[in-house]
Amino acid sequence: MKVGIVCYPTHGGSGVVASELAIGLAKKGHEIHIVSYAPPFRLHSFHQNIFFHEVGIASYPLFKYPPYALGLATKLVELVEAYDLELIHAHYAVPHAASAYLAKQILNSQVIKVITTLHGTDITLVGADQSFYRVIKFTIEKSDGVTAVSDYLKQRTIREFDIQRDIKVIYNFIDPVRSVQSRNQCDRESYAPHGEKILMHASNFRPVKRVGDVVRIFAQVHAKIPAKLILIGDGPERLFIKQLVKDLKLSADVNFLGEQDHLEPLFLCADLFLLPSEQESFGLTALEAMNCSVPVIATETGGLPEVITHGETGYLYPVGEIKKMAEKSIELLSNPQKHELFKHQARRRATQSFNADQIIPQYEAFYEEILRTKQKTP
Ligand code: GMT
Repeated sequence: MKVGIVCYPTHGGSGVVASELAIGLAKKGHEIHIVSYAPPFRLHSFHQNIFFHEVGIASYPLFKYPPYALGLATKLVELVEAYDLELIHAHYAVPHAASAYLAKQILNSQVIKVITTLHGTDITLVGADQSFYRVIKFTIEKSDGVTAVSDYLKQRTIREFDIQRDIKVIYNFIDPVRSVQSRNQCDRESYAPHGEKILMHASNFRPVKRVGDVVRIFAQVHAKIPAKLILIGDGPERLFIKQLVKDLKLSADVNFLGEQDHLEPLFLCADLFLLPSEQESFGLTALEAMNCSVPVIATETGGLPEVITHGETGYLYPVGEIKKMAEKSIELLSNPQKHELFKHQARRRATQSFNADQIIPQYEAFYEEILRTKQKTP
């Protein structure tokens, strides 16, 4: 198949999933054209079947806001014509699904199908914003196929946007081999020179991630057992979090690593991963940690219970239950036998239920199904 994949290039789950899917599909012989405003950071292994196309927007004094959605639609039209693309797969509804719809209309609908994958904040945060609501609802209804990364996200989309059409759940995935290959890249001593336990968190430091809760959980763990906290990522809350770490007198034991392209070598150093988000449609970083045999302590919100099994691969508690999350962290880190069991179970769940070898064929089959169906009326 000849497929155009539209995604964000920045550090964030939707761009990671789109890039890993592109790599997986290219390896299976499909011709993949990635379309974005910069090369996605996770497009780590270039392949002869992957082509990158940059959407450049000219800046004119009249434009207070550069019209990216229109530039993207124009680029998609050009690419469909130049490369005979059969399908556009838009990752993250805003504005990608709308641009794909517009491209399809310009091309007179007949030559191209559009699949939209909903990732989470496009529905839960951005989608809830009235200024985008009608366009998101319209593009979900008009896409030839729609997928969501968890059942939670599917149900929430149907409920909040009053959607009548089918939405297929295709879970996010990991490469079980890559974490094994990175195994001896973990330099544990450089982070925990005296054998301290290592707790880890990775996110875009937005309020929805509640990174403050990560620090407060760590403070309680740190009071009981020698431990270090490694924070990966960057975003609007970073300065607030740095101040909180200082106020709690934890600066010597908290490491801010900033944005990192490759998480496996770091996750392989971790004893526990913390994800106490307010909302999380799936929690790809939690799955990536589990793939590296790291149990996860998280909130029982959104799609996280579909990924993490309470009492088996980690623990889930209501949003803001810092005390419980700290207690369970201490319990797990102080019981080597239980910790070992959870590590094993976390890795097993990641590799058995979210293996790229199982999930990528689901996308392939969905592409084929959509290509076989008759065009929708515009
Ligand atoms: O987590 C973010 O804010 C980034 C966002 C994205 O689109 O990159 O992540 C969402 O998509 C990921 C990939 O499908 C999911 O694993 C995340 O759970 C989801 N984030 C939220 O729902 C908050």
